[in-house]
Amino acid sequence: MQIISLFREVLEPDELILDDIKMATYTIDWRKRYQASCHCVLRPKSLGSLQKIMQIAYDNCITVTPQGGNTSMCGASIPSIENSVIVILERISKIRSLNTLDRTVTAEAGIVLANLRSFVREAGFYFPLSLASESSCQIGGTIACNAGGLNVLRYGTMRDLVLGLEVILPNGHLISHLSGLHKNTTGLDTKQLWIGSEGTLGIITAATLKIYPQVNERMTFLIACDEISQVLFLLQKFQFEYMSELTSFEYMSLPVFQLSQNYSGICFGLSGQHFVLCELSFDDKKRFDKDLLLEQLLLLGFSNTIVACSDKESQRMWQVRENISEAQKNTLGISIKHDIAVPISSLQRFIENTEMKVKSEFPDATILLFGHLGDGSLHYNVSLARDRTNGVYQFEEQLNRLVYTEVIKHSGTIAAEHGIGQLKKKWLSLVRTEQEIQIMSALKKAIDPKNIMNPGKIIPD
Ligand code: FAD
Ligand code: 2HG
Ligand code: ZN
Repeated sequence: MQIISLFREVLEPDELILDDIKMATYTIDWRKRYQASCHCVLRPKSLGSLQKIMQIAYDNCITVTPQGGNTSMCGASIPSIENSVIVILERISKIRSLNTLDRTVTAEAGIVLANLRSFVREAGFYFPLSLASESSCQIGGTIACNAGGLNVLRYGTMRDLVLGLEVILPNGHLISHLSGLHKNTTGLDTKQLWIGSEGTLGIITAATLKIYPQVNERMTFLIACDEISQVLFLLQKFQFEYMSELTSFEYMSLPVFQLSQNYSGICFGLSGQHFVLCELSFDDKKRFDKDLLLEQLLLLGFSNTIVACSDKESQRMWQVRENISEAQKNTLGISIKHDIAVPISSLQRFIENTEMKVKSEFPDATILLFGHLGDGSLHYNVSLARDRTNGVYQFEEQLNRLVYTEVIKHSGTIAAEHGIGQLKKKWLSLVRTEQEIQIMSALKKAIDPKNIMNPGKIIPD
Protein backbone atom coordinates (compact mmCIF):
# COMPACT_ATOMS: atom_id res chain seq x y z
CA MET A 1 0.00 0.00 0.00
CA GLN A 2 2.80 2.37 0.94
CA ILE A 3 4.45 1.81 -2.42
CA ILE A 4 1.27 2.77 -4.22
CA SER A 5 1.06 6.03 -2.25
CA LEU A 6 4.59 6.94 -3.30
CA PHE A 7 3.54 6.78 -6.94
CA ARG A 8 0.19 8.40 -6.27
CA GLU A 9 1.96 11.47 -4.96
CA VAL A 10 3.69 12.21 -8.25
CA LEU A 11 1.34 10.73 -10.88
CA GLU A 12 -2.12 11.60 -12.05
CA PRO A 13 -4.88 9.13 -11.14
CA ASP A 14 -5.17 7.78 -14.69
CA GLU A 15 -1.48 6.90 -14.66
CA LEU A 16 -2.05 4.10 -12.14
CA ILE A 17 -3.96 0.89 -12.69
CA LEU A 18 -4.93 -0.70 -9.39
CA ASP A 19 -8.02 -2.66 -10.29
CA ASP A 20 -7.29 -6.41 -10.23
CA ILE A 21 -9.36 -7.16 -13.33
CA LYS A 22 -7.66 -4.42 -15.34
CA MET A 23 -4.24 -5.47 -14.07
CA ALA A 24 -4.84 -9.08 -15.08
CA THR A 25 -4.02 -8.51 -18.77
CA TYR A 26 -0.56 -7.27 -17.81
CA THR A 27 0.31 -9.88 -15.24
CA ILE A 28 0.06 -12.94 -17.48
CA ASP A 29 2.01 -13.58 -20.66
CA TRP A 30 0.81 -14.40 -24.18
CA ARG A 31 1.50 -18.11 -23.69
CA LYS A 32 -0.36 -18.07 -20.34
CA ARG A 33 2.71 -19.61 -18.83
CA TYR A 34 4.01 -16.91 -16.50
CA GLN A 35 1.84 -15.07 -14.02
CA ALA A 36 2.85 -12.62 -11.33
CA SER A 37 1.15 -10.43 -8.82
CA CYS A 38 2.37 -6.86 -8.65
CA HIS A 39 1.67 -3.73 -6.61
CA CYS A 40 0.26 -1.85 -9.55
CA VAL A 41 0.57 -1.23 -13.27
CA LEU A 42 1.82 2.25 -14.11
CA ARG A 43 0.92 3.88 -17.42
CA PRO A 44 2.87 7.15 -17.58
CA LYS A 45 1.70 9.64 -20.13
CA SER A 46 4.97 11.54 -20.48
CA LEU A 47 8.71 11.17 -20.17
CA GLY A 48 8.49 13.38 -17.08
CA SER A 49 6.14 10.91 -15.37
CA LEU A 50 8.35 8.01 -16.40
CA GLN A 51 11.41 9.70 -14.91
CA LYS A 52 9.54 10.31 -11.66
CA ILE A 53 8.53 6.64 -11.55
CA MET A 54 12.13 5.54 -11.96
CA GLN A 55 13.42 8.01 -9.36
CA ILE A 56 10.92 6.65 -6.80
CA ALA A 57 11.72 3.07 -7.76
CA TYR A 58 15.45 3.76 -7.42
CA ASP A 59 15.22 5.57 -4.08
CA ASN A 60 12.95 2.88 -2.62
CA CYS A 61 14.46 -0.20 -4.29
CA ILE A 62 11.20 -1.09 -6.03
CA THR A 63 11.64 -3.56 -8.86
CA VAL A 64 10.28 -2.50 -12.25
CA THR A 65 9.33 -4.56 -15.28
CA PRO A 66 8.87 -2.49 -18.44
CA GLN A 67 6.20 -3.94 -20.68
CA GLY A 68 5.38 -3.28 -24.33
CA GLY A 69 2.78 -5.39 -26.14
CA ASN A 70 3.32 -8.33 -23.76
CA THR A 71 3.95 -10.73 -26.64
CA SER A 72 7.20 -12.15 -25.28
CA MET A 73 7.47 -15.90 -25.83
CA CYS A 74 9.91 -16.45 -22.96
CA GLY A 75 8.35 -14.71 -19.98
CA ALA A 76 10.49 -11.59 -20.32
CA SER A 77 7.61 -9.15 -19.87
CA ILE A 78 6.21 -10.60 -16.64
CA PRO A 79 7.93 -9.87 -13.30
CA SER A 80 9.80 -12.88 -12.00
CA ILE A 81 9.57 -11.73 -8.38
CA GLU A 82 6.66 -10.58 -6.26
CA ASN A 83 6.25 -6.95 -5.22
CA SER A 84 7.27 -5.40 -8.51
CA VAL A 85 5.56 -2.73 -10.52
CA ILE A 86 4.86 -3.08 -14.23
CA VAL A 87 5.39 0.02 -16.34
CA ILE A 88 3.54 0.06 -19.64
CA LEU A 89 4.58 2.34 -22.47
CA GLU A 90 1.36 2.54 -24.50
CA ARG A 91 0.90 6.29 -23.85
CA ILE A 92 4.44 7.20 -24.83
CA SER A 93 3.80 6.52 -28.47
CA LYS A 94 4.23 9.61 -30.64
CA ILE A 95 6.05 9.76 -33.93
CA ARG A 96 8.52 12.55 -33.29
CA SER A 97 9.82 13.07 -36.82
CA LEU A 98 10.31 11.63 -40.28
CA ASN A 99 13.36 12.66 -42.23
CA THR A 100 13.22 11.50 -45.84
CA LEU A 101 16.70 12.75 -46.72
CA ASP A 102 18.32 11.01 -43.75
CA ARG A 103 15.97 8.06 -44.38
CA THR A 104 14.93 7.90 -40.72
CA VAL A 105 11.88 7.93 -38.53
CA THR A 106 12.05 8.84 -34.86
CA ALA A 107 9.30 7.27 -32.79
CA GLU A 108 8.50 6.76 -29.14
CA ALA A 109 8.79 3.31 -27.61
CA GLY A 110 5.09 2.66 -27.03
CA ILE A 111 4.00 2.88 -30.65
CA VAL A 112 2.64 -0.41 -31.93
CA LEU A 113 4.84 -1.84 -34.69
CA ALA A 114 1.99 -2.11 -37.22
CA ASN A 115 1.09 1.56 -36.63
CA LEU A 116 4.65 2.67 -37.23
CA ARG A 117 4.78 0.59 -40.41
CA SER A 118 1.53 2.16 -41.69
CA PHE A 119 2.73 5.67 -40.87
CA VAL A 120 5.95 5.12 -42.79
CA ARG A 121 4.04 3.50 -45.69
CA GLU A 122 1.67 6.45 -45.94
CA ALA A 123 4.68 8.73 -46.15
CA GLY A 124 5.87 6.73 -49.19
CA PHE A 125 8.56 4.69 -47.40
CA TYR A 126 8.99 1.26 -45.94
CA PHE A 127 9.86 0.05 -42.44
CA PRO A 128 10.86 -3.58 -42.83
CA LEU A 129 10.55 -5.19 -39.39
CA SER A 130 7.57 -7.52 -39.69
CA LEU A 131 6.32 -10.04 -37.14
CA ALA A 132 3.10 -11.99 -36.77
CA SER A 133 2.63 -10.11 -33.48
CA GLU A 134 3.02 -6.67 -35.08
CA SER A 135 -0.49 -5.51 -34.27
CA SER A 136 0.36 -5.79 -30.54
CA CYS A 137 4.11 -5.55 -30.05
CA GLN A 138 5.72 -2.15 -29.63
CA ILE A 139 8.87 -0.52 -30.93
CA GLY A 140 10.40 -0.46 -27.42
CA GLY A 141 9.68 -4.17 -26.95
CA THR A 142 11.10 -5.12 -30.33
CA ILE A 143 14.29 -3.19 -29.57
CA ALA A 144 14.54 -4.67 -26.08
CA CYS A 145 14.29 -8.16 -27.63
CA ASN A 146 16.23 -7.44 -30.82
CA ALA A 147 13.30 -8.94 -32.72
CA GLY A 148 13.80 -10.74 -36.04
CA GLY A 149 10.76 -11.89 -37.99
CA LEU A 150 9.94 -12.30 -41.64
CA ASN A 151 12.28 -9.91 -43.48
CA VAL A 152 15.62 -10.48 -41.77
CA LEU A 153 17.17 -11.95 -44.90
CA ARG A 154 17.15 -8.62 -46.67
CA TYR A 155 17.02 -6.01 -43.89
CA GLY A 156 18.49 -7.65 -40.79
CA THR A 157 17.10 -7.77 -37.25
CA MET A 158 15.95 -4.78 -35.18
CA ARG A 159 19.58 -4.15 -34.18
CA ASP A 160 20.37 -3.40 -37.82
CA LEU A 161 17.57 -0.86 -38.02
CA VAL A 162 18.33 1.26 -34.94
CA LEU A 163 20.46 4.37 -35.51
CA GLY A 164 19.78 6.25 -32.28
CA LEU A 165 18.21 5.54 -28.92
CA GLU A 166 16.74 7.36 -25.94
CA VAL A 167 16.60 5.57 -22.60
CA ILE A 168 15.77 6.29 -18.98
CA LEU A 169 18.32 4.75 -16.67
CA PRO A 170 17.32 2.91 -13.49
CA ASN A 171 18.09 6.07 -11.48
CA GLY A 172 15.71 8.16 -13.60
CA HIS A 173 18.36 9.96 -15.68
CA LEU A 174 17.63 10.33 -19.37
CA ILE A 175 20.19 9.55 -22.08
CA SER A 176 19.00 10.88 -25.41
CA HIS A 177 21.07 10.14 -28.48
CA LEU A 178 18.61 10.22 -31.34
CA SER A 179 20.92 11.23 -34.13
CA GLY A 180 20.13 9.88 -37.57
CA LEU A 181 23.79 9.26 -38.39
CA HIS A 182 24.43 6.21 -40.49
CA LYS A 183 28.09 6.28 -39.40
CA ASN A 184 29.65 7.26 -36.09
CA THR A 185 32.99 5.94 -34.86
CA THR A 186 33.32 7.72 -31.53
CA GLY A 187 34.26 4.93 -29.18
CA LEU A 188 31.97 2.22 -27.88
CA ASP A 189 28.51 2.20 -29.39
CA THR A 190 26.70 2.27 -26.04
CA LYS A 191 23.17 2.09 -27.52
CA GLN A 192 23.90 -1.53 -28.44
CA LEU A 193 23.71 -2.40 -24.73
CA TRP A 194 19.99 -1.69 -24.61
CA ILE A 195 19.21 -3.56 -27.81
CA GLY A 196 18.42 -7.08 -26.63
CA SER A 197 18.63 -6.12 -22.93
CA GLU A 198 15.04 -7.29 -22.24
CA GLY A 199 14.24 -4.44 -19.87
CA THR A 200 17.15 -5.21 -17.53
CA LEU A 201 19.12 -1.98 -18.04
CA GLY A 202 16.49 0.75 -18.13
CA ILE A 203 13.50 1.87 -20.14
CA ILE A 204 13.78 2.60 -23.84
CA THR A 205 11.66 5.67 -24.57
CA ALA A 206 12.36 6.47 -28.23
CA ALA A 207 14.45 5.41 -31.21
CA THR A 208 15.62 6.72 -34.53
CA LEU A 209 15.14 3.97 -37.07
CA LYS A 210 16.17 3.39 -40.67
CA ILE A 211 13.49 3.53 -43.34
CA TYR A 212 13.73 2.24 -46.90
CA PRO A 213 12.24 3.03 -50.29
CA GLN A 214 8.94 1.34 -50.94
CA VAL A 215 9.20 -1.86 -52.91
CA ASN A 216 7.62 -1.57 -56.35
CA GLU A 217 6.56 -5.14 -56.85
CA ARG A 218 6.50 -8.28 -54.77
CA MET A 219 6.26 -11.84 -55.87
CA THR A 220 4.93 -14.25 -53.26
CA PHE A 221 4.88 -17.97 -53.84
CA LEU A 222 4.45 -21.28 -52.10
CA ILE A 223 6.54 -24.26 -53.02
CA ALA A 224 5.99 -27.83 -51.86
CA CYS A 225 8.97 -30.20 -51.58
CA ASP A 226 9.33 -33.83 -50.58
CA GLU A 227 12.77 -33.60 -49.03
CA ILE A 228 14.40 -31.00 -46.81
CA SER A 229 17.46 -31.19 -49.09
CA GLN A 230 15.29 -29.72 -51.87
CA VAL A 231 14.37 -26.78 -49.64
CA LEU A 232 18.03 -26.04 -49.02
CA PHE A 233 18.87 -26.46 -52.71
CA LEU A 234 16.15 -23.95 -53.54
CA LEU A 235 17.48 -21.47 -51.01
CA GLN A 236 20.94 -21.73 -52.46
CA LYS A 237 19.65 -21.19 -56.01
CA PHE A 238 17.62 -18.17 -54.97
CA GLN A 239 20.51 -16.69 -53.06
CA PHE A 240 22.51 -16.67 -56.28
CA GLU A 241 19.80 -15.79 -58.76
CA TYR A 242 17.86 -13.24 -56.65
CA MET A 243 20.43 -12.23 -54.03
CA SER A 244 19.18 -8.69 -53.48
CA GLU A 245 15.47 -9.42 -54.09
CA LEU A 246 15.11 -12.35 -51.70
CA THR A 247 13.17 -10.85 -48.80
CA SER A 248 11.59 -13.86 -47.08
CA PHE A 249 12.24 -17.57 -47.18
CA GLU A 250 9.92 -19.06 -44.59
CA TYR A 251 9.73 -22.78 -43.94
CA MET A 252 6.77 -24.87 -42.75
CA SER A 253 6.84 -28.61 -42.17
CA LEU A 254 3.76 -30.62 -43.17
CA PRO A 255 2.12 -30.82 -39.70
CA VAL A 256 2.48 -27.05 -39.29
CA PHE A 257 1.24 -26.25 -42.78
CA GLN A 258 -1.82 -28.47 -42.35
CA LEU A 259 -2.56 -27.15 -38.88
CA SER A 260 -2.43 -23.53 -39.95
CA GLN A 261 -4.34 -24.09 -43.20
CA ASN A 262 -7.15 -25.76 -41.24
CA TYR A 263 -7.14 -23.06 -38.59
CA SER A 264 -7.18 -20.32 -41.22
CA GLY A 265 -9.88 -22.00 -43.33
CA ILE A 266 -7.56 -21.93 -46.34
CA CYS A 267 -6.46 -24.78 -48.56
CA PHE A 268 -3.85 -24.37 -51.28
CA GLY A 269 -4.17 -27.96 -52.46
CA LEU A 270 -0.41 -28.51 -52.40
CA SER A 271 0.99 -31.90 -51.47
CA GLY A 272 4.43 -32.49 -50.04
CA GLN A 273 6.33 -32.83 -46.78
CA HIS A 274 7.98 -29.42 -46.66
CA PHE A 275 6.64 -26.00 -47.68
CA VAL A 276 8.39 -22.75 -48.42
CA LEU A 277 6.75 -19.36 -48.49
CA CYS A 278 9.05 -17.15 -50.43
CA GLU A 279 8.92 -13.47 -51.25
CA LEU A 280 10.99 -11.57 -53.77
CA SER A 281 10.80 -7.77 -53.77
CA PHE A 282 11.66 -5.86 -56.90
CA ASP A 283 12.58 -2.20 -57.07
CA ASP A 284 12.87 -2.55 -60.81
CA LYS A 285 9.65 -3.58 -62.61
CA LYS A 286 11.60 -5.14 -65.48
CA ARG A 287 12.75 -8.03 -63.34
CA PHE A 288 9.25 -8.82 -62.16
CA ASP A 289 8.41 -11.75 -64.40
CA LYS A 290 6.13 -14.44 -63.03
CA ASP A 291 6.36 -16.71 -66.05
CA LEU A 292 10.13 -16.62 -65.99
CA LEU A 293 10.10 -17.54 -62.31
CA LEU A 294 7.71 -20.47 -62.86
CA GLU A 295 9.84 -21.67 -65.75
CA GLN A 296 13.00 -21.45 -63.64
CA LEU A 297 11.33 -23.40 -60.84
CA LEU A 298 10.13 -26.06 -63.27
CA LEU A 299 13.61 -26.44 -64.71
CA LEU A 300 14.94 -26.93 -61.20
CA GLY A 301 12.32 -29.65 -60.63
CA PHE A 302 9.85 -27.67 -58.50
CA SER A 303 6.53 -28.21 -60.20
CA ASN A 304 4.40 -28.09 -57.07
CA THR A 305 4.32 -24.30 -56.85
CA ILE A 306 1.73 -21.55 -56.57
CA VAL A 307 2.68 -18.00 -57.45
CA ALA A 308 0.27 -15.44 -55.98
CA CYS A 309 -1.65 -13.69 -58.75
CA SER A 310 -3.06 -10.91 -56.61
CA ASP A 311 -2.43 -9.10 -53.34
CA LYS A 312 -5.33 -11.06 -51.92
CA GLU A 313 -3.72 -14.39 -52.74
CA SER A 314 -0.39 -13.24 -51.36
CA GLN A 315 -2.17 -12.19 -48.15
CA ARG A 316 -3.75 -15.63 -47.88
CA MET A 317 -0.31 -17.21 -48.12
CA TRP A 318 1.01 -14.93 -45.40
CA GLN A 319 -2.07 -15.59 -43.31
CA VAL A 320 -1.24 -19.29 -43.19
CA ARG A 321 2.33 -18.48 -42.15
CA GLU A 322 1.42 -15.83 -39.60
CA ASN A 323 -1.40 -17.80 -37.97
CA ILE A 324 0.87 -20.66 -36.94
CA SER A 325 1.38 -19.63 -33.30
CA GLU A 326 -2.33 -18.96 -32.77
CA ALA A 327 -3.28 -22.19 -34.56
CA GLN A 328 -0.92 -24.15 -32.39
CA LYS A 329 -2.05 -22.53 -29.14
CA ASN A 330 -5.76 -22.84 -29.90
CA THR A 331 -5.73 -26.28 -31.49
CA LEU A 332 -2.98 -28.29 -29.84
CA GLY A 333 -2.87 -26.60 -26.46
CA ILE A 334 0.39 -26.24 -24.58
CA SER A 335 3.56 -27.14 -26.43
CA ILE A 336 7.22 -26.94 -25.61
CA LYS A 337 8.82 -24.22 -27.67
CA HIS A 338 12.34 -23.74 -28.95
CA ASP A 339 13.58 -20.76 -30.92
CA ILE A 340 16.87 -22.00 -32.27
CA ALA A 341 19.30 -21.30 -35.09
CA VAL A 342 22.09 -23.35 -36.62
CA PRO A 343 24.30 -22.53 -39.59
CA ILE A 344 22.28 -23.21 -42.73
CA SER A 345 24.90 -25.70 -43.90
CA SER A 346 24.12 -27.82 -40.79
CA LEU A 347 20.32 -27.53 -40.89
CA GLN A 348 19.61 -30.80 -42.63
CA ARG A 349 21.75 -32.87 -40.26
CA PHE A 350 20.34 -30.99 -37.29
CA ILE A 351 16.73 -31.61 -38.36
CA GLU A 352 17.29 -35.30 -39.10
CA ASN A 353 19.30 -36.09 -35.96
CA THR A 354 17.02 -34.16 -33.63
CA GLU A 355 13.88 -35.75 -35.02
CA MET A 356 15.36 -39.21 -34.52
CA LYS A 357 16.24 -38.45 -30.90
CA VAL A 358 12.95 -36.75 -30.05
CA LYS A 359 10.87 -39.55 -31.59
CA SER A 360 12.84 -42.27 -29.84
CA GLU A 361 12.36 -40.70 -26.38
CA PHE A 362 8.88 -39.29 -27.10
CA PRO A 363 7.05 -41.52 -29.59
CA ASP A 364 3.88 -39.46 -29.10
CA ALA A 365 5.62 -36.22 -30.15
CA THR A 366 4.39 -34.06 -33.00
CA ILE A 367 7.27 -31.91 -34.12
CA LEU A 368 6.01 -28.53 -35.25
CA LEU A 369 8.96 -27.26 -37.19
CA PHE A 370 8.79 -23.94 -38.99
CA GLY A 371 10.53 -20.62 -39.18
CA HIS A 372 12.81 -18.22 -40.90
CA LEU A 373 14.93 -20.86 -42.60
CA GLY A 374 16.50 -18.35 -44.97
CA ASP A 375 18.44 -16.87 -42.05
CA GLY A 376 18.98 -20.24 -40.33
CA SER A 377 16.44 -19.84 -37.53
CA LEU A 378 13.70 -22.31 -36.78
CA HIS A 379 10.95 -22.76 -34.23
CA TYR A 380 11.24 -26.31 -32.96
CA ASN A 381 7.97 -26.71 -31.12
CA VAL A 382 6.98 -30.06 -29.72
CA SER A 383 3.50 -31.15 -28.82
CA LEU A 384 2.99 -34.36 -26.82
CA ALA A 385 -0.23 -36.32 -27.28
CA ARG A 386 -0.02 -37.55 -23.67
CA ASP A 387 -0.60 -34.08 -22.26
CA ARG A 388 -1.76 -30.86 -23.90
CA THR A 389 -2.05 -28.93 -20.65
CA ASN A 390 0.52 -27.27 -18.40
CA GLY A 391 1.34 -30.78 -17.22
CA VAL A 392 3.49 -31.18 -20.32
CA TYR A 393 6.10 -28.91 -18.75
CA GLN A 394 7.27 -31.84 -16.61
CA PHE A 395 8.90 -33.13 -19.81
CA GLU A 396 10.37 -29.79 -20.79
CA GLU A 397 13.79 -30.24 -19.20
CA GLN A 398 14.28 -33.63 -20.87
CA LEU A 399 13.16 -32.29 -24.25
CA ASN A 400 15.22 -29.14 -23.95
CA ARG A 401 18.32 -31.13 -23.13
CA LEU A 402 17.73 -33.28 -26.17
CA VAL A 403 17.12 -30.41 -28.59
CA TYR A 404 19.81 -28.12 -27.17
CA THR A 405 22.42 -30.88 -27.21
CA GLU A 406 21.87 -31.16 -30.96
CA VAL A 407 21.84 -27.36 -31.32
CA ILE A 408 25.23 -27.12 -29.61
CA LYS A 409 26.64 -30.06 -31.59
CA HIS A 410 25.77 -28.09 -34.72
CA SER A 411 27.22 -24.79 -33.44
CA GLY A 412 23.84 -23.14 -33.06
CA THR A 413 22.02 -20.98 -30.54
CA ILE A 414 19.13 -21.60 -28.13
CA ALA A 415 17.58 -18.16 -28.75
CA ALA A 416 17.63 -16.82 -32.28
CA GLU A 417 15.06 -14.05 -31.96
CA HIS A 418 12.80 -14.34 -28.89
CA GLY A 419 15.50 -13.72 -26.29
CA ILE A 420 16.19 -15.47 -22.99
CA GLY A 421 13.69 -14.01 -20.50
CA GLN A 422 12.95 -16.33 -17.58
CA LEU A 423 12.44 -19.37 -19.75
CA LYS A 424 15.95 -19.95 -20.99
CA LYS A 425 18.24 -18.33 -18.44
CA LYS A 426 19.30 -21.68 -16.98
CA TRP A 427 20.51 -22.72 -20.45
CA LEU A 428 22.42 -19.52 -21.24
CA SER A 429 25.79 -21.00 -20.32
CA LEU A 430 25.38 -23.53 -23.14
CA VAL A 431 25.83 -20.77 -25.69
CA ARG A 432 27.72 -17.98 -23.91
CA THR A 433 31.11 -18.42 -22.22
CA GLU A 434 31.67 -17.82 -18.51
CA GLN A 435 33.59 -14.65 -19.35
CA GLU A 436 30.75 -13.36 -21.52
CA ILE A 437 28.23 -13.96 -18.74
CA GLN A 438 30.58 -12.21 -16.28
CA ILE A 439 30.75 -9.20 -18.60
CA MET A 440 26.94 -9.13 -18.83
CA SER A 441 26.68 -9.26 -15.01
CA ALA A 442 29.30 -6.53 -14.58
CA LEU A 443 27.49 -4.24 -17.02
CA LYS A 444 24.19 -4.93 -15.29
CA LYS A 445 25.77 -4.01 -11.91
CA ALA A 446 27.30 -0.83 -13.32
CA ILE A 447 24.09 0.43 -14.91
CA ASP A 448 21.61 -0.98 -12.40
CA PRO A 449 23.52 -1.27 -9.09
CA LYS A 450 20.33 -1.87 -7.07
CA ASN A 451 19.10 -4.59 -9.47
CA ILE A 452 15.69 -3.01 -9.80
CA MET A 453 15.27 -3.41 -13.57
CA ASN A 454 13.43 -6.58 -14.52
CA PRO A 455 15.45 -8.83 -12.19
CA GLY A 456 15.56 -12.57 -12.81
CA LYS A 457 15.83 -12.25 -16.59
CA ILE A 458 18.64 -13.31 -18.95
CA ILE A 459 21.43 -13.84 -16.42
CA PRO A 460 21.39 -17.21 -14.64
CA ASP A 461 20.80 -17.03 -10.84
P1 FAD B 1 7.02 -7.33 -24.41
O1 FAD B 1 6.64 -8.74 -24.62
O2 FAD B 1 6.08 -6.48 -23.67
O3 FAD B 1 8.43 -7.29 -23.65
C1 FAD B 1 9.52 -8.04 -24.10
C2 FAD B 1 10.78 -7.63 -23.32
O4 FAD B 1 11.11 -6.29 -23.63
C3 FAD B 1 10.60 -7.66 -21.82
O5 FAD B 1 11.81 -8.02 -21.23
C4 FAD B 1 10.28 -6.22 -21.46
O6 FAD B 1 10.67 -5.89 -20.13
C5 FAD B 1 11.11 -5.48 -22.48
N1 FAD B 1 10.57 -4.18 -22.87
C6 FAD B 1 9.39 -3.91 -23.47
N2 FAD B 1 9.29 -2.61 -23.73
C7 FAD B 1 10.42 -2.03 -23.27
C8 FAD B 1 10.92 -0.70 -23.24
N3 FAD B 1 10.23 0.31 -23.73
N4 FAD B 1 12.13 -0.49 -22.67
C9 FAD B 1 12.85 -1.51 -22.16
N5 FAD B 1 12.44 -2.78 -22.17
C10 FAD B 1 11.24 -3.03 -22.71
N6 FAD B 1 9.57 -12.38 -32.28
C11 FAD B 1 10.45 -12.33 -33.30
O7 FAD B 1 11.59 -11.91 -33.12
N7 FAD B 1 10.10 -12.75 -34.55
C12 FAD B 1 8.86 -13.20 -34.84
O8 FAD B 1 8.59 -13.58 -35.97
C13 FAD B 1 7.90 -13.21 -33.79
N8 FAD B 1 6.64 -13.61 -34.02
C14 FAD B 1 5.75 -13.65 -33.00
C15 FAD B 1 4.45 -14.07 -33.26
C16 FAD B 1 3.51 -14.12 -32.25
C17 FAD B 1 2.11 -14.57 -32.55
C18 FAD B 1 3.88 -13.74 -30.93
C19 FAD B 1 2.89 -13.79 -29.81
C20 FAD B 1 5.18 -13.33 -30.66
C21 FAD B 1 6.12 -13.28 -31.68
N9 FAD B 1 7.43 -12.85 -31.46
C22 FAD B 1 8.32 -12.80 -32.49
C23 FAD B 1 7.85 -12.50 -30.10
C24 FAD B 1 7.54 -11.04 -29.68
O9 FAD B 1 6.48 -10.51 -30.41
C25 FAD B 1 8.74 -10.17 -29.85
O10 FAD B 1 9.75 -10.59 -28.96
C26 FAD B 1 8.51 -8.68 -29.61
O11 FAD B 1 9.72 -8.02 -29.86
C27 FAD B 1 8.09 -8.32 -28.19
O12 FAD B 1 7.61 -6.99 -28.19
P2 FAD B 1 6.58 -6.48 -27.10
O13 FAD B 1 6.35 -5.04 -27.30
O14 FAD B 1 5.39 -7.33 -27.04
O15 FAD B 1 7.45 -6.66 -25.78
C1 2HG C 1 7.01 -16.86 -35.67
O1 2HG C 1 8.01 -16.98 -36.37
C2 2HG C 1 7.17 -16.49 -34.22
O2 2HG C 1 5.87 -17.00 -36.13
C3 2HG C 1 6.46 -17.38 -33.22
O3 2HG C 1 8.49 -16.24 -33.90
C4 2HG C 1 7.08 -18.70 -32.99
O4 2HG C 1 5.13 -19.62 -31.91
C5 2HG C 1 6.33 -19.69 -32.07
O5 2HG C 1 7.01 -20.56 -31.54
ZN1 ZN D 1 9.84 -16.44 -35.55
